[in-house]
Amino acid sequence: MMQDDMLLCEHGLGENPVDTDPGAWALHDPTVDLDGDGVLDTRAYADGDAVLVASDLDVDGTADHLTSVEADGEYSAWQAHRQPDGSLRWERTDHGRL
Ligand SMILES: [Ca+2]
Repeated sequence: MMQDDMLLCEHGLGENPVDTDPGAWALHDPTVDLDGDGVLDTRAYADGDAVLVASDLDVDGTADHLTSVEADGEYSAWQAHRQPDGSLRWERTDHGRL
């Protein structure tokens, strides 16, 4: 099991990352260039009946966008905000059912 996958198991794919407090979510070995700037910034993780897409759009090594999609179509999107003390606060920016 890779480190990322362990992180994922540790934090779960819960519909509410804030509840599980992911803090700074290190994003290793991204595989997708989401914004088309030539830099790989996004990686998808699968865990049974759910998929989590993590993006590090400012390429600082930690995810700043998370989107989870459950098998039943429930989805939620989250954005990280850096706090003055250096910690991350996750804000849910969208949710619903596909
Ligand atoms: Ca980032």
